Amino acid sequence: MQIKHFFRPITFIVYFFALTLTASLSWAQFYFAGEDGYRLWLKYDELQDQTRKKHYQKQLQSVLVEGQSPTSEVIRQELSYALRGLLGKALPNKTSIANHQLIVGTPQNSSLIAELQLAELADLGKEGYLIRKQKVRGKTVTVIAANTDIGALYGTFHFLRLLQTQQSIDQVSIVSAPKMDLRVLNHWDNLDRHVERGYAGQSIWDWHKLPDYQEQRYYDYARANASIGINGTVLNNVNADPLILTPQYLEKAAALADIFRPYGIKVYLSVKFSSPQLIGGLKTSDPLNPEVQRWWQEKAKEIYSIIPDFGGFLVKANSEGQPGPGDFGRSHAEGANMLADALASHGGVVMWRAFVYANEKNEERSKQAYSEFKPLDGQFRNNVLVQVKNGPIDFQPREPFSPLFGAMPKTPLMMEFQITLEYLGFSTHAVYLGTLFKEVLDSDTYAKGAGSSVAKVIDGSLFNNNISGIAGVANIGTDRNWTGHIILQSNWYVFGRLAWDHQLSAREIADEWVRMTLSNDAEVVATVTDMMMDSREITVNYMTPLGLHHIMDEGHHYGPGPWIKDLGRDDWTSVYYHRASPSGIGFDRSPSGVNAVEQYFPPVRDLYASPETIPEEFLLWFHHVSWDYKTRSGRTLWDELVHRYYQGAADVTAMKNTWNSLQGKIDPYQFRQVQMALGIQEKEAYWWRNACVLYFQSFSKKPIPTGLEKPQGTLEEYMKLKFPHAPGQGK
Ligand code: GCW
Repeated sequence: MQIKHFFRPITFIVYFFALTLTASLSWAQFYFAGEDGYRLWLKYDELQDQTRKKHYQKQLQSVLVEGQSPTSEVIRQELSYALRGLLGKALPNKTSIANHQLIVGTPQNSSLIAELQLAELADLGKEGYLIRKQKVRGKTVTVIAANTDIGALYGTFHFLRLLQTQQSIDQVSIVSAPKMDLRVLNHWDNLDRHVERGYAGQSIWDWHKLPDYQEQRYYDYARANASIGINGTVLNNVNADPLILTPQYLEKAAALADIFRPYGIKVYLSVKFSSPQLIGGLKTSDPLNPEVQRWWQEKAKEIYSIIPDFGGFLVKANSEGQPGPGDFGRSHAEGANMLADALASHGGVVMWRAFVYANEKNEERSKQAYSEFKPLDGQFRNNVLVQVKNGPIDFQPREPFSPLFGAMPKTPLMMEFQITLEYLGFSTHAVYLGTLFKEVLDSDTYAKGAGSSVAKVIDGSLFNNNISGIAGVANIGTDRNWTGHIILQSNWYVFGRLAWDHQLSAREIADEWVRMTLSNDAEVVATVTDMMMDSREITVNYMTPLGLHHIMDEGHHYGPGPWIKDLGRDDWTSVYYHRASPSGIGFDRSPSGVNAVEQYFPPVRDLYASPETIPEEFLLWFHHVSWDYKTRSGRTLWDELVHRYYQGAADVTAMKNTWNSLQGKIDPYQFRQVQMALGIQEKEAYWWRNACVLYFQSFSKKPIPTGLEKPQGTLEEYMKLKFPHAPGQGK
């Protein structure tokens, strides 16, 4: 549509004049036509490979979607929309049963599927599905079968993915069921539409116009989530506004829940622990007070009366100024259990965050969540999940896994990943998080000996928990492309795919995403996938190599700020974390220091305890070493650090050039979006490099290793930069 617009005479004349007037600018700068990213990975453009297309067409001449439920209707619509797009052909409306080539349904809604007596369904639960070539009344057809309509919807999206990625469907035989129960997005969205740590526009929830005005975007959000198996959404920020629990807002949340229901997505809300006082007129919010308990029970009843499948509450308590049970001398378990009791009879859960650190505790920040929560293991109700950030500090470009994973066998621990790039360059860096997520999920906790991966802790299989879950802090906003630029859509995508199956590799998910979003062309797929796979390590190198962490600018967290000191609390500053001095750099969390390693199981504990045995990427996280310390490359620590900063920045330039080589091979608008982002990323990578190297040099007093250029700019210049209006700040 936009291409047509470009050729309208008036548009053309305007472009022509603009072009002659600014002859020095390249043509590309006026070429805005193309794919704007709104359709995400559900593009369904007509397949270019004619042989494949014909092959699919022959096998999909008629499709039968069984069932009358809203979900069956969604399946019907999605299939007909997708097949019309991919195959360039509308499906016939009606054909006789005998002629169907694809049948979608459940044993309950389809006598054809019931007749097949598919034994595998017994193991597929409420959300799993099978896709198989199968004889149905003597004819070979493709069957997508599940125990529920939602399972059939997931199966349908999987089937469409096969077509979108141009795989053979001749011998298709797939059974799939999610490894985790709750696969949830956390929106840090405020009711005024500001998104905390959001870099892609405003909140997509237009609270003011809800419940009556229902944006098309809500439906497309639901489709996108269902296509990757996400089955829950927490609508509002964990720094919660108590108004969310007032009737006015509950009605709005209910409207969204109604839209999402057919897509298998439950709505959850973040709640403020002091709500009984703030909106309930009570004098206390003490969880052991019967009036407070009654208030929450009534509130739960009220919610379920308008959202019958409401998922439950997410709570940030006694953390960064939020109220909590600690205000009344009660434990996190007592607080969580009170809410859990209110929700239990309705089938709701409490997701209680373990992101806590308090000044008064006088304990090193990385150790506090463990110290506070581990003793509570076994005290939580069985509808409570404790939600733990992937690392012990806060979503840094690289962190070791949180030692809580494996340490609370009697409590289901939910993973909290951050999909939005708060600490990895906001929305203009191209960082694929698949590799970060996998690194954490595959880490071995050794909680029950070798093979006790973080993934097995959170999917409940290691300790046989009754419920399991994973949450991702969303990177979604009102930007036309949802996430700031196209590549960052892949982070939403990979979160969902790994939540469904953490055994998939980051590379295969990237490959799949590229095919669905950018192109099936082999060169594009290989080039972009490689780029994505390297992107996170590159970012670690130019931001926080060798285990450095939390050295960004304060408040907004945009750009480098290793010099940040003297804030309200030490553990909000950078100098607290890097501890650079004339003698060396790094945080001694080994037994000779604050002994954070003691929170890990052996052999991790022992491996991390010594600079000689620790994986080098965590060196400065756990150790303070001298500038002359010999790293594994043979270089001194100083030289290695500088080399990594330089390598990281140079790799962004290389990444930009690689992307540029794809011009003409992918959609021009997609191309341009990422090209612009990479331009910004390149500038910022050099900014990080120069600022950090100059700053650390003021301690090491050592020269830039030979062969490397001098950093541009001066430390003073970098330190003066201020960004009062950087987006996404907490307020
Ligand atoms: O990462 C920090 C963020 C805060 C956030 C907090 C949390 C929602 O800077 O903006 O607050 O973590 O996870 O609670």
